Amino acid sequence: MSSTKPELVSFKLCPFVQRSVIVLKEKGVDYDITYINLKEPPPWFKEISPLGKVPLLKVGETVLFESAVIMEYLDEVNPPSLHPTDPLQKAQNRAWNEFASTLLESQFKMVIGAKDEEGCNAAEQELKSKLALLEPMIQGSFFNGEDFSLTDAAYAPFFMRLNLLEQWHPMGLITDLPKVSAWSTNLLERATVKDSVVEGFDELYRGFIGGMGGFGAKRFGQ
Ligand SMILES: N[C@@H](CCC(=O)N[C@@H](CS)C(=O)NCC(=O)O)C(=O)O
Repeated sequence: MSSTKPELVSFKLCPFVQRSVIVLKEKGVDYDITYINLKEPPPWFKEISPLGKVPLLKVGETVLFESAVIMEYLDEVNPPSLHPTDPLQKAQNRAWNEFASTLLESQFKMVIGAKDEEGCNAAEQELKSKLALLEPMIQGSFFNGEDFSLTDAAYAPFFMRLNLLEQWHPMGLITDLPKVSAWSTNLLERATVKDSVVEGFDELYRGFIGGMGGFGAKRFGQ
């Protein structure tokens, strides 16, 4: 296990940060977390974040950015690995982790970015098409079968948000995808996933959507 206590720089609602939190909790790693307001980031954040984005992981004097890289680092220094051992399967998982990021982008577009109903519906259809591609990939309770992997950590934040959005405005985006539906349920029941967000997350997320002024505010916000 790594000896330096890592510090995660976070925004309370960021799904990309949440991935790192899940991995830290899966590994039982002691860590610090610092929350910033992304609308008014502190000067020290601007100095150390090359892209002005969270997550950052500070390890001693070194600052890591990009959630996929941070997950990989945390996995490597805190064995046993959450990756499958077979190199081809590992590479395939990494590819699907990237795909998870595009799902998050489409979700963001649907909820925050779309300015009108047309844009919101288009993002919803984009999500539906992408989700269908996942159905044949799911191997069991989790992405690779019965063992929780980094890929499960990469997707859990997306499904946590989708579950809430479906409660606020039913779309049935995974209703016809039995494997994806079961996977989502299993992810959301996992303790490390449940514990990976701040208290009051649901209402915080809804209030954030409501305050962002996109069409999603009407559809999903308060
Ligand atoms: N590709 C990045 C995406 C991170 C990202 O988009 N973070 C958002 C918050 S969820 C952010 O910091 N946005 C601030 C901005 O774009 O100005 C990753 O995987 O870490």
